[in-house]
Amino acid sequence: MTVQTITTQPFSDQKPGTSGLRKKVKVFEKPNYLENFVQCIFDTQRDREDAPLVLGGDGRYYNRQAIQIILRIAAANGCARVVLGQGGILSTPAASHLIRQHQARGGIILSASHNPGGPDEDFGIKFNTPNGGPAPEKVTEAIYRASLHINRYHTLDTPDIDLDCLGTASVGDMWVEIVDPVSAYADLMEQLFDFGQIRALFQSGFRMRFDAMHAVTGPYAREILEKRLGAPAGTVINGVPLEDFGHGHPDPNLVYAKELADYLFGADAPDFGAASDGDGDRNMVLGRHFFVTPSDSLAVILANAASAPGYRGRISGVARSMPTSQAADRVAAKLGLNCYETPTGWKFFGNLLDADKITLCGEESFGTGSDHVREKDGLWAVLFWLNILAARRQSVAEIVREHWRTYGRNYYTRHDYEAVDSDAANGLVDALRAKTVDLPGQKLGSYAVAYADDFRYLDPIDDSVSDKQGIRIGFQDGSRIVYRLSGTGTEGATLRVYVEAYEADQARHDLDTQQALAELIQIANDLAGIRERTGRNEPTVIT
Ligand code: VG1
Ligand code: CO
Repeated sequence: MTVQTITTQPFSDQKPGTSGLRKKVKVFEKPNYLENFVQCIFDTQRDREDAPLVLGGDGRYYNRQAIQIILRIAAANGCARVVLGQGGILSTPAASHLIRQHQARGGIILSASHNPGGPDEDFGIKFNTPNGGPAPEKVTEAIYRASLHINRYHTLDTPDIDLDCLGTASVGDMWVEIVDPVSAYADLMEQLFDFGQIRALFQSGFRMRFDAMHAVTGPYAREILEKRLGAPAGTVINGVPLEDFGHGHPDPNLVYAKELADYLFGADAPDFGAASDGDGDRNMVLGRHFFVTPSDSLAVILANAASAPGYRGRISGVARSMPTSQAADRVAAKLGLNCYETPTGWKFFGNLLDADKITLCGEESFGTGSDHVREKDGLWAVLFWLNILAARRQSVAEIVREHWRTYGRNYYTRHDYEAVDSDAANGLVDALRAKTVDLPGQKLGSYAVAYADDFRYLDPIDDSVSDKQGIRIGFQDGSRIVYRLSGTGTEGATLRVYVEAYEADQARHDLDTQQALAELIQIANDLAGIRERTGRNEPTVIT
């Protein structure tokens, strides 16, 4: 085996602060592009070099080619062993679990999450650290710095291996262990939830539909829901992963998972509906004629954690990303638990989970999870809901309404303006930041500003500081407006506006969300000058 060293050029495409590279496939197909990034990982991540590397992706277009390239570079860099999902497939939470189970040196996960896939769509790669989580900023910074100076990468001149055959293969001197992508993950779920109770629920005639959106969770959902839990065949729809997700947008929300939403709001609606995204880390949960916001979902799971054997009596605390509604805070307060507020992005939960400061965490962007892995986990959230439904034997709507009666309701919406001009978006945020200085004490419509700032996070475990994590404006009655720019879009900039209001009065718990928040939405639009600065009259997506 001779290692080939290929001369290459530095590149600076990874935005500092983002956990990996997410670009059009065409960009990844450029000579040496993927190779450079992978070499930068091996040049900088030298911990536990004797331990295996976990590798897999969401199966989107270019997944298989990328896996072969990465295997050769790994072998040429002296990597001794790779644990690879069969067919190159691993959902993001399953990859996180394998990293932990194998005490790996880390993992390389190939996905652009909820972004569309195909030759003209998106691809992505990220490195997860030995705790199973997305790389923290000091690691992504090191990879980014290496990318500015890289001038060569190492590879081998070996043929492609068969990715579909379970067992052991070799690339040069490196062993590749090809494992079933589903079984270890399904076993883990069986330890956390009361499968017997959920099986009994299905036996009682309970009906659900899970929409895998032709993305990675199809095989996971079939194995867990239909095989292990006995849900009727056909419970999982769009269950065959496709390289282009069947031309869909594998983002589980009311806009992109419309087929599912229409069914759950239709005449023949089942008891429960759920969907997951491209790489399986997001979830949307619906009841019959009822949508559960991700922020409420976290709060309900926290309040009902004792339903699940894996969580009974062992919740240490909870965390939510800053723009996520404060519904979970209210539950935490009642339970006497700490509730941490972190910047957007799962990596910020890692330290808190590792230190057992928190057991559960979530984001408004359809992400919920716990200390069982170090990624958010779509199917896990669905199973948690099933466990709660099986224990309580009430409908989703009854459970959430009862929750609001106990804790009050946090009305919540997010307005996304996608693919806006980057300069316009940056200008908008800069202008808002300047405004925050004068806002406290002012009255905007009927709302009095209590505080306004650009969120700065001090990590309580390692004291690292993350600045400029979003403009937030808090009002005296607990309502909030938050603005931030997306770090995951691949076209121009995406402006996200998050609006939240608290309603204690039970008589006002059944309002339409957009109407309940209408005045705050107007304030948010006017304050930022969204129309003038972006030329947009309305958001691209409202969730
Ligand atoms: C979005 C979400 C954020 C999430 C991130 C990754 O980021 O808002 O909450 O952690 O996607 O999700 P942004 O920067 O575009 O707002 V996924 O499913 O790509 O792992
Ligand atoms: Co995802």
